Amino acid sequence: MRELSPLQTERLKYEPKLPQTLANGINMLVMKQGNATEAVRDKEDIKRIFSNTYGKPVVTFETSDKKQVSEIKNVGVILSGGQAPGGHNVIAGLFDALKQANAENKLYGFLGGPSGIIDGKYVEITSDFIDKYRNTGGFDIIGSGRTKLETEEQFKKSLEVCKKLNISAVVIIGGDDSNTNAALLAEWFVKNNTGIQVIGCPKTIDGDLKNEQIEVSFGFDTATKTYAELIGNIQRDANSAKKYWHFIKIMGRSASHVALEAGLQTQPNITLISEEVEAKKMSLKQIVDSICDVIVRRVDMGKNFGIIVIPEGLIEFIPEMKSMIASLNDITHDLENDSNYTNAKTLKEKFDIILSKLDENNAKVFDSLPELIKSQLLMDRDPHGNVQVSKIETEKLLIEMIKKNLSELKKQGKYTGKFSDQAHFFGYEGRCAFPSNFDADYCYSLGFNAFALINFGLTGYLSSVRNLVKPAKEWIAGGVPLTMMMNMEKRHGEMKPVIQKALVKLDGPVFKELEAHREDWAMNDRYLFPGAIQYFGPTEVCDLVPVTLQLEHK
Ligand code: FBP
Repeated sequence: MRELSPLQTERLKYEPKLPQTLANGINMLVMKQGNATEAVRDKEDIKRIFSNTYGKPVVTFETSDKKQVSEIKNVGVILSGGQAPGGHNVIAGLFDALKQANAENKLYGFLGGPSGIIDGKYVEITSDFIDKYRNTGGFDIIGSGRTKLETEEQFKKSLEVCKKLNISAVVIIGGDDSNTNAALLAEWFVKNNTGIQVIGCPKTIDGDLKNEQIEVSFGFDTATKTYAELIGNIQRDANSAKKYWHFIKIMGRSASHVALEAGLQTQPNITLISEEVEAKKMSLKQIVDSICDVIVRRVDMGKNFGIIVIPEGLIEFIPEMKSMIASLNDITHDLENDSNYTNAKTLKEKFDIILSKLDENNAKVFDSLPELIKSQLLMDRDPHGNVQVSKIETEKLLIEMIKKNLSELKKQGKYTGKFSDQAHFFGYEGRCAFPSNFDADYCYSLGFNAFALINFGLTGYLSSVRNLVKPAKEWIAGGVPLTMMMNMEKRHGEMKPVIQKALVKLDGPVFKELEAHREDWAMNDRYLFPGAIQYFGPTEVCDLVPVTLQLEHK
């Protein structure tokens, strides 16, 4: 029996690249500060809630001509939310920086996500321990979770655990919701004069945690390359067999960055973009009609096959659905303690209770959906109040409606083809892949840089590494205050401070690229076959950055 696959063995030897400033040494840095910052929206509310950590400047690191002495600092690290390739390298970078700063420093990993710091479940990360995880995918080193850190009691328990381990800083590796936790914890630690710092690291395959300072969240590159490989393979299959329409739903939660990136890497016949659907106020019927139009026109060209890429969150962006889902979120929250609802024996009973609470329009929309989709819409929200869109089979909803529509068109003599479908959902396949060279380098740099922020005494900051389309040596390391990215949004029926999600910009170069080629790709098969991620070989194939990044930072 072998303990490691050949690729595992080779990847352990890979040495991630760092920005030159950080490579010069963790004790050779000087910090430059910008101007005071403001929240993206709802400034007064955010300022009131984060009165101790609001408005700090963006910072960047440069090389110093003097070596600094670093005090002993123990650090705790948490992996939070969905898996994203490269998480292990963030911890490896943090570990290496912390030990380089002072060999006495210790790193503790909290187990199972944010609940680990509350319950005092941890492991000390040593060099032997971390070495087994370098450049590997997954979050299995310490596990992850989606516990929301927000109550006084949770904060007090976290403080006790940190005191016990003599921890002076906590690093939270997570997406928008997890870094909202980081901001709240940082604020509480300052307000209570604990002296404990909190630093976030931008993780999520969804790519929706980005702004002027954060060019991309880690994991997006590897996940989209993995989905693009799979889409490419399916395109070849479709083009060989010429008998199926493949409906491929792609993970990415609300924003369509992942579908858009995978679409640009593979050029399928149709790539739906949720943000466009919302902006054009397209109804479900209009979406179905537009897909049927392509199916019918392709039949006229003798093509009874094709590929459609669907963003995971599409359903939430269709205006009639959006309004219905928003009401459902409030209603299901209120019904959590209603025994008539929680004890309902059949789905029909549950649907009837829901229908009696929805207004007329929303009730009509809910009632028009197939039973499967209705029940999926009623599933538990995640701890942050989000609908679990990965569990809603939008691809199947579209297929059902398209079948009905095509049979109508057939009756009217407007469609002569034979429609055969295949439904796919790609999500979990990409979240734990071996990080691409880009993600391996970027994550290691983010972790290393997180310790630099700690060393300079900062709190409530997100680790930021920019200039990513350039070689790693030229990357710019620094930090962005978390309050700068926040606004107020409704969660579980209440207005809460959260990091604003970045959606696809319809006037941006990435969407424009898709728009420019859409008609051509729909009719003439311009499929690209990206193949598997390459870890060894020429830089042209091994060190590619996402198309999104290339277009946004030309
Ligand atoms: P994060 O926002 O925590 O990074 O999670 C991303 C994600 O993969 C989404 O794309 C997806 O909708 C969701 O997690 C699935 O959650 P779960 O892993 O709990 O099924």
